[in-house]
Amino acid sequence: MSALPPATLEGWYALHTAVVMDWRAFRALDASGRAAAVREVQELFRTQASPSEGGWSAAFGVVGGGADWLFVHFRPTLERLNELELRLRQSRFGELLQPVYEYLSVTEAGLYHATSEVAREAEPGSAEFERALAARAEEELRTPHIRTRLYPEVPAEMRYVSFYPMSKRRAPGQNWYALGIEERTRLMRDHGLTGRRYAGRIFQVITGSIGLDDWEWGVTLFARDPLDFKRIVTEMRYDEASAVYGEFGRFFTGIRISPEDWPALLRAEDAAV
Ligand code: 76R
Repeated sequence: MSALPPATLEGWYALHTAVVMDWRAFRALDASGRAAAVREVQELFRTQASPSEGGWSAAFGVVGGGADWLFVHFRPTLERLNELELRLRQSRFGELLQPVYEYLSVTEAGLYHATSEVAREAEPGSAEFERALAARAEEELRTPHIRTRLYPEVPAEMRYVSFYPMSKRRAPGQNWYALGIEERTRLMRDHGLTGRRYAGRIFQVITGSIGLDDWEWGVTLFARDPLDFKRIVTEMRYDEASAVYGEFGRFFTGIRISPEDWPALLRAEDAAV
C-alpha cells in the first residue's frame, strides 16, 4: 500500500521570475523612451502591490545570482497570473528583460498533524476518513495561522528575500515518499520547532509545485537581516527533514524595490515621475 499523503490546503498561485536586463538597449533609448520604461515599471508595481482581486506583486534587486531583478507575484487564479506576466512582458520595461529563471507554484499548508490524527481514528481511504479529514481541513482553514500561510502578507520592514526551490529525496533508504505518515509528521514537527525559533525574524512562504514546476516546493523567506537566511537555512540543514531528505535548487537573494527606487536603480533620475 502506498504511504498516506498529508492533506494540503492551497491559497494564492505564485510566480517567481528572475530576469536580466538588457542595459545596452536601455541606454540606447532616448530620454523619453527611458522615462516611459521607468514610468511603466513604477506604475505596474504601484498598482499591483495590492490588486483588487487579491494577492500582491513585489520587485527585488537580486544580488549576484545571475539576475538583475526578481519579481514575485501572488494571485488567486492562474489566469490572473498569466495576464500579469503578459502585461509585464508587453511593457516597454518588459521588452528590455530576459527571464533567467521562472517558477510556478501555489501557497500550501501541509496538514501533517491533522492527517496523522484522523488516520488513527479511521481507515485511510474510507468515507469516514475522508469526511473527518475534510472537516479538520475546514477548521484549519479558519485559523489565522493557516490563513497567513495561504494568503501571506509580508511585514513591511522585512526588505530582504531569499527564494529557492527544493524537493524531498527519493533514494533507496532515503525516500520521503515511502515513509509512514507518523514519521513524516514527526519530522515536520521538528522542522516547525526550528522554524518557530525564528518567529518575528523570518517570514516563510511555502508554495507547493508538485505537478506545476520542476521541483516540489518553492521556499520564499523574508527577513529584516539577511544573515538570518544563512542562520535558519544552516540550522535546518541539521534537522532530519532537511539533512536526510532535502534537495535544493538555485538560490536567489534580493532586496525589495519600492516603486520610487526605480529611477535611482536605473540611473535614470531624469526619467523620474
Ligand atoms: O506549525 C505549522 O503549522 C507549520 C509547520 C511547518 C510546515 C508544515 C513549517 C514551519 N514549515 C512547513 C513546511 Mn517550513 N521551511 C522550509 C525551509 O532550507 C531548508 O532546509 C528548508 C527550507 C525553511 C527555511 C522553512 C522555514 N517547510 C515546509 C515545507 C513543505 C514540506 C512538506 O509539506 O513535506 C518545506 C519544503 C519547508 C521548507 N518552516 C516553518 C520555516 C519556518 C521559519 C517555520 C516556522 C514558521 C511558522 O510557524 O509559521
